[in-house]
Amino acid sequence: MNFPFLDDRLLPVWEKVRQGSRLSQEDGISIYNTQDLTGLGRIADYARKKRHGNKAFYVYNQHLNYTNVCKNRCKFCAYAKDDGDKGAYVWSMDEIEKRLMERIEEPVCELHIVGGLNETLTFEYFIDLIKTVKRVRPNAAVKAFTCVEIDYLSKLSGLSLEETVARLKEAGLDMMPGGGAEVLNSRIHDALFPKKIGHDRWLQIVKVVHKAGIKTNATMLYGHIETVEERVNHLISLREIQDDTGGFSAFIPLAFHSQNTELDDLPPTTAMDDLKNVAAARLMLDNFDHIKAYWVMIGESLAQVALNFGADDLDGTIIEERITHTAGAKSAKGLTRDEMENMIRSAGFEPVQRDSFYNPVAG
Ligand code: V47
Ligand code: SF4
Repeated sequence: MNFPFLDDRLLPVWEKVRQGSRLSQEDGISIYNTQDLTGLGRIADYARKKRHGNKAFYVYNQHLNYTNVCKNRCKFCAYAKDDGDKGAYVWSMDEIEKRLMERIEEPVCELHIVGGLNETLTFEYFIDLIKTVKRVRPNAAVKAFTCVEIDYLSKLSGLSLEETVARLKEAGLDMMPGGGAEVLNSRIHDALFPKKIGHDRWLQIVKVVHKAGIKTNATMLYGHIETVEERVNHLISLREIQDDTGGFSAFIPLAFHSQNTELDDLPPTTAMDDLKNVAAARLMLDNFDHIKAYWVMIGESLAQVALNFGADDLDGTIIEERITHTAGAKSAKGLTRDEMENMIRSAGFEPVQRDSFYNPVAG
């Protein structure tokens, strides 16, 4: 198969992808700089179809954000509040149970649980949180906490990272979501999220977690002050860890939403850039099985198009998304299973309802 490209820079990318060889930093930069979006889409679709054919995955999941009080106050975050602010909250175990019970008739098989770094909570709160979820929903996977929270929990508990992860696993932690790395780069860290753990600590923690047998996802927050080189280097850092641990399950590019943040003068990401980020992920992360198009952030329609640009997964039903909606997302806060399946079918793909580990689940 040979494609005509409008941009010669895509030729070496295509040759390498066809031969199954690894793309370089320069190739990654060409991917982001090309104007030949359809040519790029065809290359990414080739790589996607080679792994997954016409299948597109989704999960019946529910998000739980146990607190919005956070001491980090990252400049890109609209969600965090200080303790005592109007709208600041922390959920008790009763409230968590109530939210789970509201959906107990639905076949939720994954609970995605993250929150702010709230100094009023103890380590026991987190153990109770996992145990409560497991008691109410024994058959669902607990996908909880980012590396940022793991660092915080290790400090709260006074335990080593290894022991902290072991205790959480013992309580029922099944896997971890991918947030918190933002862009693995010290310039961006110092400018946008100086109080949050940096590059080295994130990499250290993710390796400990993978070594403990817990799979995690990985993300990249794009569309703020990062350069193309910084994006490509972020992807290469993740690819190197994956070579080492094999512990990443999916990668999710996260489109920055600026409303109600300190960066509210920044424009929304463009469809062109959203699709390039999906394609770049599929092509640079040759050792990741799954690339998600997160419909909450790029919208339902563009997520359908993204299935043709390298994505094989649309995340899930979610039920009630808070983090991006406080920053101005216009997408739905949750979708039904029928809506997920229609989105996939009408884009020309075969929907596969999955569990957290990509095993098919009978509808
Ligand atoms: O860590 C914060 C990002 C992340 C904004 O692993 C923002 O399956 C856009 O990680 N605009 C949380 N993004 C979301 C996340 C995630 C989502 C879906 C699936 C998975 C998974 C993980 O959202 C944060 C941060 O990187 N974020 N503020 C904002 N204003
Ligand atoms: Fe806190 Fe996470 Fe928001 Fe940063 S992005 S302020 S760590 S809740």
